[in-house]
Amino acid sequence: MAGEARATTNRGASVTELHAAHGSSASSIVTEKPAGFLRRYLFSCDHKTIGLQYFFLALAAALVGIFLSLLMRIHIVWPTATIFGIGKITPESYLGLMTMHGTFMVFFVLTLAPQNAFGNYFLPLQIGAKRMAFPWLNMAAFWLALVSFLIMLAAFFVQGGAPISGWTHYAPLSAIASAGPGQGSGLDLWLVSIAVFCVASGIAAVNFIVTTIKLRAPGMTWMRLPLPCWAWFVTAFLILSAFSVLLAAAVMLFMDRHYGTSFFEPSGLMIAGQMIQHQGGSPLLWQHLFWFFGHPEVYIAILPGMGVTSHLLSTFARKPVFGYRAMVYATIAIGVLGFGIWGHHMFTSGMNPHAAFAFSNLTLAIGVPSAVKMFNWLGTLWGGRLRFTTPMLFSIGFVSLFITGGLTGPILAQPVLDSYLHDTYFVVAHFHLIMGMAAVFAIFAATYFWFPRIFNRMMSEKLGRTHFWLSFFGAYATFVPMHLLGMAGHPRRYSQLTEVNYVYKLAPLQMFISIAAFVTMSAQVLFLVNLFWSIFRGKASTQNPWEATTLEWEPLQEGNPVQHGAYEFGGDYNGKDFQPQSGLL
Ligand code: HEM
Ligand SMILES: [Cu+2]
Repeated sequence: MAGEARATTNRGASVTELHAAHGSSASSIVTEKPAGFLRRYLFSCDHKTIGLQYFFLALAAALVGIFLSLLMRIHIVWPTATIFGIGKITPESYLGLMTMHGTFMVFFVLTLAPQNAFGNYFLPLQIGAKRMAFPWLNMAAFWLALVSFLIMLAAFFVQGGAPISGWTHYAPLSAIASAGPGQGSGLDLWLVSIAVFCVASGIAAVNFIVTTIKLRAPGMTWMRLPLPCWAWFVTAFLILSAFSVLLAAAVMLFMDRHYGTSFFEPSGLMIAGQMIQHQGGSPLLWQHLFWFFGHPEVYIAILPGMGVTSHLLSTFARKPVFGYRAMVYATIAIGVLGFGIWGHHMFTSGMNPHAAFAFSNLTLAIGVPSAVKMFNWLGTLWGGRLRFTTPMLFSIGFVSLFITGGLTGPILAQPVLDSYLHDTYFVVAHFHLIMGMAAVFAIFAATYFWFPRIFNRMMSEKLGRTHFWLSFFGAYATFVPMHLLGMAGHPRRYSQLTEVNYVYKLAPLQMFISIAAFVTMSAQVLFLVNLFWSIFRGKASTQNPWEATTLEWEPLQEGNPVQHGAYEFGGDYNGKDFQPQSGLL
């Protein structure tokens, strides 16, 4: 069989240097053939190696993040416990754990894994390019991200420990080193790390944009692009715009802390018994700058997941994506509207009610393209011949979590309701379901799906399914009860639960949540075992084990342009139910 014969050849080998035909200046940079071990696995310019490097960096960050949340959940239910090797958790070290947990998860997991890890590996393969437009910059961006990660880790070990002002670091306290333990060198390192991260992300984003525009294979028109590629492309614009603003904000805060500027500091503030020297600045300016980045950031985390989910639902329902064009336009609309709604994080900041009204309505407006996506995912599943593989289960899990987490969005978007719910566990529940869990499910879906393309082996379906069901029920059991805590007025970012009477009454619910969280975390061990075991021992995979259509499975051959759209499933194509984009069956 031709398929089997091809399976034995080196997969990338038959791809033509198609981009050379485009005559772009980018394609004149030739990637050197990696020589020794160092060039090959460490300082490689190959987009696949770099994609994997990002994947393992994100995995390391996730393990750190999970460990920190484990400590938090232990402290919440056993506040006086002494933890082996760590000691007692004080209120301020709890805040440090919380700040660093949020930081690792948002920046190093949710920004790096969906976009830079899978995007680097599969964007060129899916568009029929041999490499990214700027291979050397691609490598530089990864190494900067790694440096940023190490600087962030170092914040635990300096005097005063990790910063305690939450991943949002609101001024004026964040500008004052004496405001609390961790607000000295710990916060300085946080700011330096994030500044480096912003530069790295910007470089990576430019690479994604140029690659998509310039290096698509002949015949790969915009409306034939696989949906993950559309998502990576739009997300790259979001990264470029949002992280530039965060970079500026971080530099300004650093200057307020060390060089006597007063961007964010008003006059007449007494902190720790001392009058501060600043005057004339605005603490609200920090909130505006931070959330101008922060809101698009949640879309940076979720858009690639949406793209992957759309792709997988179609592949495993054996049906074309329902409303492909609508999906593309919805992706763009979400990207654009995402920049107009940051004020919904600031309803309680004393903003003009007219501004609150505008932000509220714009926030509701973004529900429309999100609903289009929901509708189209369900439309794709409807009447399909569903194959419940592990990646499919995680994609369906994504849709489920996205709906559940999404439902509380319009509630929080009402300024009146948000005045009560702001800074309670209701918000923690909302963002963990929609941004945390949904995005993580998409990362799992992508890992199980593309694993055979990366390692030429299959992951265990049995372990994968067990991992799915435990994570699925675990995520709901952990985060749904947090809505109840929030409605009862339980504040977030609060460590001494035992000391306030009405909060203490909620202790049994907190216990339930902690147990659910421990079970969910344990389930991730199954994933790790499956991942590492399968890399070395997994069943050998065929070339196109999921019978997918896109070019990473069935590369183009010399002189043969892309022939088809990305989702031609369900017809009769030479006795098969799918038509590869390359036209080769
Ligand atoms: C097993 C999974 C997880 C558990 C048990 C967990 C637990 C927690 C806890 C207890 C807090 C502190 C809440 C507070 O006092 O305000 C928190 C905050 C946070 N978590 Fe998670 N988390 C998990 C996964 C994630 C993931 C995947 C993300 C990625 C988005 C994430 C992002 C955040 C953020 C951004 C904060 C806010 C930090 C801050 O307020 O500065 N978490 N989490
Ligand atoms: Cu937002």
